[in-house]
Amino acid sequence: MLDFTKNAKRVAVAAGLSVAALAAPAAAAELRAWNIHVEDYPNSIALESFAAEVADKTGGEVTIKLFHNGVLGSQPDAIEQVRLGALDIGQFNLGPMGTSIPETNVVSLPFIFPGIPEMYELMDGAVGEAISAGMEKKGMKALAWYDSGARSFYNSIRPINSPADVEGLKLRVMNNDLFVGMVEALDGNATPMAFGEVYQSIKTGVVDGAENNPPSYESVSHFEVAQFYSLTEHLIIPECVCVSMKAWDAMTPEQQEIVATAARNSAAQQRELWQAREASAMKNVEAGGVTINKIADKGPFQERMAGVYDGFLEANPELTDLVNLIRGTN
Ligand code: GTR
Repeated sequence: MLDFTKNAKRVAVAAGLSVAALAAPAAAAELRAWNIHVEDYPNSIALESFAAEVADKTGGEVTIKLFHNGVLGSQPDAIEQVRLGALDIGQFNLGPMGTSIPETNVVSLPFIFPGIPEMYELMDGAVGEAISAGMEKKGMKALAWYDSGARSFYNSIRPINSPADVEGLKLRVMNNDLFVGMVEALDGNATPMAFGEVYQSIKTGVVDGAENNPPSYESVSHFEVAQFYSLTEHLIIPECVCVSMKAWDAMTPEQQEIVATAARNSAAQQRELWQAREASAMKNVEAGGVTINKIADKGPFQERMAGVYDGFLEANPELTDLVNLIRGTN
């Protein structure tokens, strides 16, 4: 599928041809990119800029074809596709990656980041590097980190103010046992499910609600069917622009540099757009009839998570340092 100079050279050498015979310019390569979001979402707009910069700076040698709205499949499936090189790029949340890339799980631990500024700092530094190294062992690489704010619970039954309010609620979670454990620690019933199925499932009462950041709660209309939004802010999970190692290794160093720089530039844009979209999403859902409540004391929610942490560290002792690095206890 990919036809970059480097690959062509390998093939030529293997076939006994001289590399000099390959003086012709590299054939244009089109990378296919998976995105779950609607076209006007901050991430989608930033991905468009990413694609435009790559096409421009490589003089059309590398182009990126974006597939928005999750049309290429569910996120867990797309993650596997990028790992295997069947898809080239994915704009992924790290939440559903934990099943195949253990290092990504550290950011799926509830309440692990004290706030968004700390998340940025750690992801742009040692924590981001450690996570990307874990990804590389499993077939993909993070080029840049996007913001995904903080996720909070919403449901159609009642506002949540304390863990007792979660008891018995059927809540959709992303595909990862950590999130099942998180909801069960609050005595709720967790249902892992693909993002695209959540609206209908809430509407028909298969689940009572879910959890997400304000832009996603708004963009796919979950707020219309689950009108209590309780700002538990229990998960701050960053997202990546990830490229399959197969596509990455097929690029020349110059192309790699252009692609990596363009991804980082798009992240700067995404983070700015994100702030504005969070604010407008909150206004829009409120205007759409949603009852929003802040949590006066998050302490009781955090205390319930002790078992989630214990279980995780027991199963993944090699990730203890990384967890402590984020919590500032190293
Ligand atoms: C969104 C995230 C998506 C997806 C979705 C979900 O906030 O940006 O990648 O993970 O949540 O809940 O599945």
